[in-house]
Amino acid sequence: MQVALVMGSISDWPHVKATAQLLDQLHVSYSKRVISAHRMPKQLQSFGSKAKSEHYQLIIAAAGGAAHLPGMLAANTPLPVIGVPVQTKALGGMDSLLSMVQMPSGIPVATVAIGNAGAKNAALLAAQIIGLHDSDVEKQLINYRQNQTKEAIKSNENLK
Ligand code: RP5
Repeated sequence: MQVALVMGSISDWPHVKATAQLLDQLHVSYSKRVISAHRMPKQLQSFGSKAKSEHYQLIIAAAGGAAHLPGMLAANTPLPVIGVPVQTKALGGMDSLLSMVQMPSGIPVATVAIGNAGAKNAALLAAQIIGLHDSDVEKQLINYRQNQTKEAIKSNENLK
């Protein structure tokens, strides 16, 4: 598997599905799992410290609220970690975003936007990294961009 897709709770899955679907579309292989930073700290450390030797190339980690999952995975692996801030009911996901984006110097988390745009951009960013040395994934990305441009141009027809 090229990517480990990790979420803090099963309640994040409806949000993370958009990431999984786009990884499928872009031919990026992944495994998916729930690891709660707070409820499963030992499992988090074990997964993070073995991820590279298990041949993952990067980790996508989605969490909401006190969203320590991506930061703590990043602390336990040399692999790049993309953080997806889940939109929360209480604070709209601003809590998730700030928990991820304000990492201390030395342990980066590449944080995408709150909501559906972020969930999709995490998959695209992962594919861009994998596509540097995987020509099939690179080809899928080129197609994706071309279709997106066509759709945007075509949307002019709806301006009535
Ligand atoms: C975080 O707490 C999870 O990522 C989730 O977004 C949030 C709430 O989790 P549940 O109480 O719904 O399991 O760790």
